[in-house]
Amino acid sequence: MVLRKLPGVSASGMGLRLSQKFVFLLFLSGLVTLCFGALFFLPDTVRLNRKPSVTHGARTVERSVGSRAQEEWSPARAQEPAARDERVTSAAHNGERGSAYSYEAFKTCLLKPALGKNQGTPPDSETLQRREKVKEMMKFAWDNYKRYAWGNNELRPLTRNGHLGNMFGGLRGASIVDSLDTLYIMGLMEEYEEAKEWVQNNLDLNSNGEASLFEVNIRYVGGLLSAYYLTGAEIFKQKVMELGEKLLPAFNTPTGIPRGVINLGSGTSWSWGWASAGSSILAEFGTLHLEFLHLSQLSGNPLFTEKVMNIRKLLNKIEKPHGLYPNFLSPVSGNWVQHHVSIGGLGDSFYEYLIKSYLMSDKTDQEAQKMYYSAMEAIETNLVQKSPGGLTYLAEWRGGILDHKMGHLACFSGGMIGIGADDGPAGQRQHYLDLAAEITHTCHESYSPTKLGPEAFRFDAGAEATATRLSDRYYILRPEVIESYMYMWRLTHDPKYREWGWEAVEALEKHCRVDAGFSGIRDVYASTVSHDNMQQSFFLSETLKYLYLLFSDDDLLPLEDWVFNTEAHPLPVIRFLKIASSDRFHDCSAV
Ligand code: DMJ
Repeated sequence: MVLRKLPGVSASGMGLRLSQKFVFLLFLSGLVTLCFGALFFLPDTVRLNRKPSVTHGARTVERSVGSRAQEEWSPARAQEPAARDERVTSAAHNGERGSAYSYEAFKTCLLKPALGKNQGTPPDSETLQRREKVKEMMKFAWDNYKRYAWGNNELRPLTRNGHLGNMFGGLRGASIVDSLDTLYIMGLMEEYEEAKEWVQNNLDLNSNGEASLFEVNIRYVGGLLSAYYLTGAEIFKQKVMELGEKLLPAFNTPTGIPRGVINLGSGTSWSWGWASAGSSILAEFGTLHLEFLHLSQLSGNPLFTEKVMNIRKLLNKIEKPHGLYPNFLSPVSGNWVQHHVSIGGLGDSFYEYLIKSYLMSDKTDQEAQKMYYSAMEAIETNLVQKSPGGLTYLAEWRGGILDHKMGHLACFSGGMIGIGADDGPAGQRQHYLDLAAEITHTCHESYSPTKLGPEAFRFDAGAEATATRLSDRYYILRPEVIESYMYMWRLTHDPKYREWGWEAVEALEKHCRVDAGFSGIRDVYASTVSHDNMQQSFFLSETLKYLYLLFSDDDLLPLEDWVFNTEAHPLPVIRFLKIASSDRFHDCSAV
């Protein structure tokens, strides 16, 4: 017997009488029954708090690189003062254990109603009419998508069929997921319900194709997150958590910097064939932060935050040429691969997510703040240029040599610099507002003569914000210029931004509206328009949403509470989050 072998206990020492043995056995069996029975009385939240195997696998790999990030970014909920509102406190603690997120508690942390006092209805009739026109455009775009391309990713409005493409790894319905919040804020409730029903019954996440991590994140993860936060419908949370887990294996690289492409079924990931030397793209791996913080927030699982904080940590530490961030980085060595810097394509939304991370953290993420303003300083020193005609623009930088070209994509930066004006170095507010206004003005200048702008425009050989190459003259319904009008309107209330927005509405109607939807055009300078037969999903998600907001009151999705991801999906400011070293804490119960 085992007892005989225990040191210091002899068999004789255990010599009990038969009746004593019986009582002892009875007591023991009672104890076992009690323990076993107790398992059935545990609350569901404890029993179900298991993480899927993918998460566990990824966590094991990540520990070595991500653990410090977790220390610094543990959700502040753990340190809440006892006196806080009970509902919020208990929700916070639940969240931290990974069980039910309290949507009701979240709403107490909003400073204002999400849809404003009156759905953002503007008081003057002209603005109201303009807003109604934008709503009609959304309905037209949606109805045609529904009629000819339902369940596909995008509508082909000339051939009246659907387009699946190869960006989303077999996921379908990109236009539906991208439209959920736009339909909701415009009050197109029947259409919103159709979209929600499709997500519930048809959004199949068990696809097995090759997806762009970036595109799936900004459109699907962003779209589902904002739909959840705006409506509280659980289905969006369920879907987004399921999808978020599927993206995690992309981070299993030697540095934790994800590669650009992931197979959503197997989790295998690789770099884009066109990206030099197997590198990852700054604007792709740098545009995950907002969504991943919210995935942690909703699930209580810090892993998502650890993944993006690890990216942040590497970028913060690495040496930067002239303080600039090149567009290509090796996910294996963690070194820059090429010295090409751009605030347009390949770089753009990385900078956007720095300032928005700071704003979304309720201005507590000082690391993001510091990185953003240092990057801005380097951009101003090296990239900001003035044309002979007096236009301010952002050139691209190739190993120290300037390319005097600005992409349409870079035109988002007017808005970005505007929303960052308040929190930079002392005395810089007006400077940043002026810079934001100048860049927005330049982008508006590029919108001529059709009042739609080319994909890229130049400032050399006599060119002043014009496309000099035929291949740069297309317009694919992109939002960036209108996005900057919207932010500049909110920041300055200068009526010219609404006028410029209206010019764009008229141009879209004239050149891009066809019988069965909206289409991009091949040459913004041609007198006879040639359509590209594609209604991009970001037209519904961004272009029309920003136009609608431009003609709405500021209390529709107030900027104090909401930060737009790079696909224009509004995500709420996280008021529970704080950096461990800071004492600051937002008391939602005081709202
Ligand atoms: C959108 O998908 C996003 O705005 C992204 O950041 C850049 N490109 C398109 C729109 O032009």
